[in-house]
Amino acid sequence: MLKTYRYKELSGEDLEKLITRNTDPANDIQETVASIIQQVKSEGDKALIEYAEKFDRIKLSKLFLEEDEINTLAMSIGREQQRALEIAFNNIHKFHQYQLRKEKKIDTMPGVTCWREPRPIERVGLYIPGGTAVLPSTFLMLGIPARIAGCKEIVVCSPPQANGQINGYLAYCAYLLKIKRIFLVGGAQAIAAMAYGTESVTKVDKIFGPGNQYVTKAKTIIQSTTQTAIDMPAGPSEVLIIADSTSNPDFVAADLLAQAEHGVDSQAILVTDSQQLLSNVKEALIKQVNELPRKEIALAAINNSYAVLCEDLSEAMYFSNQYAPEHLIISTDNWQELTNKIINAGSVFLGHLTPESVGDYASGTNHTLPTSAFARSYSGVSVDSFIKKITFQHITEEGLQQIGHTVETLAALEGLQAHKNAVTVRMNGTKKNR
Ligand code: HSO
Ligand code: ZN
Repeated sequence: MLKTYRYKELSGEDLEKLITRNTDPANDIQETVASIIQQVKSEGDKALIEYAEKFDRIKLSKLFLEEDEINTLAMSIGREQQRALEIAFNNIHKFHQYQLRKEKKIDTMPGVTCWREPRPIERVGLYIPGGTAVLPSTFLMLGIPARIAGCKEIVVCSPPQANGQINGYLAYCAYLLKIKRIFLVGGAQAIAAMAYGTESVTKVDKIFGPGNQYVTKAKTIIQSTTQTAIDMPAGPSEVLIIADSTSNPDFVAADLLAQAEHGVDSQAILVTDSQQLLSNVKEALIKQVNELPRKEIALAAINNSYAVLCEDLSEAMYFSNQYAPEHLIISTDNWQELTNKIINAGSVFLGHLTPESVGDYASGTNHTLPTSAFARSYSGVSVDSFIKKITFQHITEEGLQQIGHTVETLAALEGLQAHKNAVTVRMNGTKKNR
């Protein structure tokens, strides 16, 4: 249970191995996915209907659910569940709304004004996984920033259930998000449909959302073969917990297991300077895992995970920065001292009473985060992910006098006479043209 390494005994190579995640485990499915994409590209809706029959075992008479069907499903869920989704919706909305801030216009020189304005990505596609792992929370995490950004069209694809419907909780999210149509399309075919467009699915500019290895593969393929962008490279979910003698082993074990139950390939890493805490966590893990309905999955993930024993917490923080976890939990009394040492992490959970689960569902932060060490260079999904920022500038007569000669000089030194002229003709131009 939870292999343990001593940080000071690790060679550079050991360390490298420990922090390396397999970023492309699905190379063997490349051909299958490529052929699905090709099929959807050439056959459109017909291919989607055929794949639904083949993969989802359902003969669809219509590729999408409409508003009244969505609303009927939405109203079938319990009142308590509706309330919980509404509270999550409101908190996520509150937190994300603040991300849409106006930037100041800057005069870089008198009369030379530069600024940026956001514009929504016009058409976005959200992939919401279905099947056994239905995650309504993911629908909110993608739909809310898309709405706040003001995207004109939000295409939603989710695989159909055996009855040709979608899960009622997803329907309730659609109702809250005012999404009026959900395509009953899953897997790589959904990604292809949104990247190329079909008779009924609009081609989108950017695709968001997690999925199985087929979905992930399809996203990486379309990213390099079409002009449709993707949110971020996806890998198995992960948490790294920094804990010490002040930590509660039951809380730490619970957090490790919350991560582990996501999938057998999930990573749940414990980094601590306390041998005592480590053995208490192992004990707690054994107790808690047996109570879990997803025990097999959680156990397999824990067996693929590990603990690192450090000399002190700054060494623990150093390891964490190397690992660049999707989620970082600092479950210690002195978390405040550690936060400014964080360099790489997707989302951070501070103190003893802040489980990742709260951020996964309802505190307000986004749970679509960079995995597989991409936290070194990527941010999680936010309103920014759904907008472009366009730069603007305006130059007055005074501005032209201020900056003109500099540009003429720079254009000349690059040997670009036409560039220089574009300034010169204006500096010599008549008043009416100014
Ligand atoms: N921990 C997952 C998100 C999630 N957890 C959804 C539960 N539902 C990736 O951040
Ligand atoms: Zn989770």
